[in-house]
Amino acid sequence: MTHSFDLVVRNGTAVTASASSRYDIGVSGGKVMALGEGLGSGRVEIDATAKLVLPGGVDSHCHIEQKTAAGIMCADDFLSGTVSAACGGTTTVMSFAAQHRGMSVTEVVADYHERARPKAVIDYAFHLIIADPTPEVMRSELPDLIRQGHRSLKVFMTYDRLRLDDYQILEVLALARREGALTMVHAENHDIIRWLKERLLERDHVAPKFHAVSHHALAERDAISRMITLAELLDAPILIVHVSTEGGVDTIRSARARGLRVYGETCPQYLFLTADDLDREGMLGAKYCCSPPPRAVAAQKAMWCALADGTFQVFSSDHAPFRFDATGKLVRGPSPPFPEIANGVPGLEVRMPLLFSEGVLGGRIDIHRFVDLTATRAAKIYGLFPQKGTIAVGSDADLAIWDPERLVTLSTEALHDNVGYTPYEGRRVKGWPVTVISRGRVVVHEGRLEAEPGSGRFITRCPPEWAETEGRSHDAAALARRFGAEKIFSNL
Ligand code: DUC
Ligand code: ZN
Ligand code: ZN
Repeated sequence: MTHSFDLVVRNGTAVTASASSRYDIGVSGGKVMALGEGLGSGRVEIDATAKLVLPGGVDSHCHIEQKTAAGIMCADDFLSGTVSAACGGTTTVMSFAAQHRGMSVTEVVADYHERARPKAVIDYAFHLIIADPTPEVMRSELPDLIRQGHRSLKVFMTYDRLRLDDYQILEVLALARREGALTMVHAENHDIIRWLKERLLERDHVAPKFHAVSHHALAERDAISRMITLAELLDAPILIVHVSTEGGVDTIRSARARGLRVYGETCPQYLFLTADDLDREGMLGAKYCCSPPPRAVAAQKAMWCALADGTFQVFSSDHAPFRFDATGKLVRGPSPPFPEIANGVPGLEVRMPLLFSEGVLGGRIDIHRFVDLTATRAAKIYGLFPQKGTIAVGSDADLAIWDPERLVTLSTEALHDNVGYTPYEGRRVKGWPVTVISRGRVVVHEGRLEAEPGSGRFITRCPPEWAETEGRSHDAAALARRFGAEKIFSNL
């Protein structure tokens, strides 16, 4: 018998960032070919009655098979990382090809492709961390890499071995604007953190909870403000990652109100954890050490508001997987002082279920904003749309079929990463993606892997949506223009 489609998903309620409706989805060759009621037969048929069919998630900030500047390898490689992501409803991950000082970015990227290719079960793209913007990197490597489809750079304003100074950041912003890449920023004031850290250590305040004291909320507000100033000078778009503070939110909100192309992201740890989690018995607080750290309940509320009112466009995991043992969190010994604890918390698999349960079912955001925050907007901002991030004829058939009634208790045993703990152990969520499809292939069904390692593909990205638009009128250039020096701005 010949079939009209390779796959038909029937009778589900399909939801996008702007609409929801009951229709069948016909898929062939990995693409959505038809949307409508009563579609012809599929070689494979999936009944989605009483289920929601959402675009597969785009997790645009996760660390997979990446080495820290201190040489510690993440606990998840491209197999465990992408399986875990898929089990939580994500079908595209964007992870980091991380340059460390003295390295060629081109070589880092080539090595990272080699790592991902044989293992990934869902599609992936890379951001480029720039820790050493040498003339060679800036003049020759980055323009080529950006044109090859790596259209986002990440810079750090803190960490001894990663941070760039303001001059270097301006150089990166100018290059990114010229070549059509987005600059992502880890924004914390390095010297505020360093000063507080030294004072804490002098007084022998070494426990994990002091990590939260040293990464003060004002360090974030100040760095976000400075970063926006640098971006405004060059009219370059930026995305502030992992925002955690009220001051950070306010600063981004007012920059956006002035028409600047400033995007914001937050992550589960800033909605569901607090600094008190770092004050658990013994070294257990190390499991919750990430930068920036979880804050207070008032900050959680500010994050929810910013997700609901559009100040943030992206909700990502910042999955930074380190085991609670000598390979990860405790690599410097069983009781290291807080600055020696590997930084980061896992969250790839729970990102979407947590936001669905507490955000959508909890009445804080509607289902369309949920789709926008977890898939569509990241796809647009990072140049993956409309291939990724929506359900539309011609788009990749990346679909997550959710049972909105499913009750799940989060536990380490039930998750698929390689971290060995979850900060959300015992938390109950409602709603879970039971079947996840990438380019028309069922990748996971009921937590079981059905795809081959290596079946995920690298996605070459196009110049993103913001490249078509201008920021606000470029006042920063006004005086230079009057004095005939405007080329310093126009020919970045
Ligand atoms: N920054 C990140 O973006 N992720 C993990 C740790 C960090 O500092
Ligand atoms: Zn960061
Ligand atoms: Zn990160």
